[in-house]
Amino acid sequence: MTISIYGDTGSGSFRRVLTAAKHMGIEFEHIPVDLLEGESQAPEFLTINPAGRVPVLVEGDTVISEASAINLYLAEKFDSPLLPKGDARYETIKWMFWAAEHWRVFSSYLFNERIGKRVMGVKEDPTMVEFIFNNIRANAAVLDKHLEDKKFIVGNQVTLADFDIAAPFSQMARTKLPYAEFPNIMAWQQRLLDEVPAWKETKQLLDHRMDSAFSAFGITF
Ligand SMILES: N[C@@H](CCC(=O)N[C@@H](CS)C(=O)NCC(=O)O)C(=O)O
Repeated sequence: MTISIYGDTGSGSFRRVLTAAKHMGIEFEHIPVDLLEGESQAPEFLTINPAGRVPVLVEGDTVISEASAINLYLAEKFDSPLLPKGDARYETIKWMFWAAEHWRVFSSYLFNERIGKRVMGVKEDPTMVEFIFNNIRANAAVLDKHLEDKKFIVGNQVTLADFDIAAPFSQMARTKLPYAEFPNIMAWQQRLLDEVPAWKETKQLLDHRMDSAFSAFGITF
């Protein structure tokens, strides 16, 4: 049965799934959803995901939204080491939850403040930006310490947790996230780009999509 994955290559959440699928060598069909054209809120798309967000996977009667859930589904189905066995499996899942609750949320807020508002011609709110930066720095300190003696998030092998935690880097050039203050995080991110071809490939797709879409609004970064 065909695996269809809905998404916009400019989306960091879609990138997590696209990277995992490419890394696993899975055959799938990409169904583009143009977020800048509002296609995620179109009635046809809302029947697939009432939350109006990408990515979504459809395989026959199976419909899964949320990038982490999709990646867990794919990694289990294809028995990929991206979801290791034994204790490392739960360490991977732990960091995926951490990424959702303590990490990506603040970079999403920053994207709304710095990019979303700019597109709408609204100024960013400095109090909100300060709150976001305080949270990002506090959580980055935890992650930086964790990465002090590790190649990837869960030891020496790349897992789904790496893609979940690395996702905010997708917009760093545009939102000016303060990760450069954290040397172990920066080294890990570079390692992912150097050692995981799919991570590098999806970065190029994302940058191209973002930069060409925003230049149409007269916005450069
Ligand atoms: N928690 C979701 C987040 C998905 C999400 O926020 N997707 C954004 C793009 S990165 C989206 O589809 N936005 C469209 C909209 O809000 O209409 C996941 O991990 O998949």
